[in-house]
Amino acid sequence: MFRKVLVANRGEIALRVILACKELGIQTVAIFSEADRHALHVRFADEAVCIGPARSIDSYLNIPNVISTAELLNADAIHPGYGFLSESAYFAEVCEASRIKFIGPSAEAIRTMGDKARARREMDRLGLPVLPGSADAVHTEKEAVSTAEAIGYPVIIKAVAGGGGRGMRVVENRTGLLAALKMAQTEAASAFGVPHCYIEKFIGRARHVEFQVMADEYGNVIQLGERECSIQRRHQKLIEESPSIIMTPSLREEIGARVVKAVREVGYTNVGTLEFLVDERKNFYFMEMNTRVQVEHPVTELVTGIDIVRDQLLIAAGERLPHRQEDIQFRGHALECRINAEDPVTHKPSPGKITVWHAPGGPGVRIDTAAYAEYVIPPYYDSLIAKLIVHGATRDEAIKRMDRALDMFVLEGVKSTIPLHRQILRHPDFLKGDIHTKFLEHFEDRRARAVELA
Ligand code: MV4
Repeated sequence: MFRKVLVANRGEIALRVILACKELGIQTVAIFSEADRHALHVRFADEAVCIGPARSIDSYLNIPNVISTAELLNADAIHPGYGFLSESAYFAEVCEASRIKFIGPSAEAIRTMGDKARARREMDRLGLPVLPGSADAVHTEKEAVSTAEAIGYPVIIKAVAGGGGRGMRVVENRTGLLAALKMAQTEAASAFGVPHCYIEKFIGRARHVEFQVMADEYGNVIQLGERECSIQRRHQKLIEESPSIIMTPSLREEIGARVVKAVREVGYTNVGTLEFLVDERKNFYFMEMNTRVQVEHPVTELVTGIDIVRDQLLIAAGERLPHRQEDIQFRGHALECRINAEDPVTHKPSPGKITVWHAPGGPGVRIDTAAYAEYVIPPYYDSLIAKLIVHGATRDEAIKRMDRALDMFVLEGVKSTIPLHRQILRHPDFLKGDIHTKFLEHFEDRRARAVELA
């Protein structure tokens, strides 16, 4: 096992990694920016080093500073968390070259999955269903038109280097195709440095369901079931749950088995998530693979009883998978609400000082956070203040538990998404489980009209 791990992140995920290390008896090194001197990951790590100014490009994303800190303090591994350097194949390569274990998949696996057109091709070849689309990036108008006519409108244009929904364009007919392709390419070039885009059949009223996988370095792969993440706003997830209301044990086994086979055949290691789009007839289509631990991993931890971050450390240290597929049981229902420091109506970030803080507790309630009373949320990073995660025997019980926990969450000084969560949890369609990726858009449109009428 590792002796010392450098945690290359901040906020709740840095704390989550530190506590997993503490339980395994591993020493930790925190890195922090000048804006994070008073952050909890700095306090709870065994050692902490300031690696640069507030802007993440100068600190959390500064590869030479991160690597030299690890070398100076003799860390034998780096946990990247999510965001920042977690999906940089180049960073994983620099770690390898510096003989520091990157806690995640190989640089090669990150690179393959980072090319969304290539990931789609690979998964198609390995037997996962994908939507009809272009085999690779489309470059000319002629190519775009012939692809779109072959698959039929509407189509969606996506960046090869994208992911998470940025730089996508839906096209209804041939008239708008060329302009949309050009715009998508320009956006992709400025956002990701690579203009290439591919085309896929567009599915209107879809769900976003993702499978969690775990793989050791000896070819053992398991799946930990699915998470339903359809409640999103501008591609930021707000509420996640497991299981998905559309799932049945046999469908989970069927898709899970195909996922496990594909992941084994690409030689993937550590933990990962395969995102699927699910249409109204419950057809699953592979969209992309995330090669990191995800924000919403706790809902899977609560229904399976598995500590995903601990297992990431074990796998990276060369241990065998500590679970067999046949021992994995899915118990009850888990929900996660992301509490962001933002205006619940305008969604503008609301950084500043938390003046009053009380986090709820009680049976079946978990909070992953790095916030505390009098903590000042800096304006430089994402606006996640806390993840409120609950577990119940049934979906109804989990929803009631979440509602009372939100009710008992006292957070003053900054605006938050708590009121928005309470409204969503009471919505009849949410209660029925009738959710899709347009849910929040429709919900906010209705609210805007209600305000106009009032
Ligand atoms: C799609 C789609 C419909 N059809 N692809 C958004 C996130 C990125 N991973 C892919 N996304 C979508 N891809 C096809 N072929 C609709 C979306 C989408 C979406 C997906 C999941 C959750 C919320 C969403 C909101 C808008 C669009």
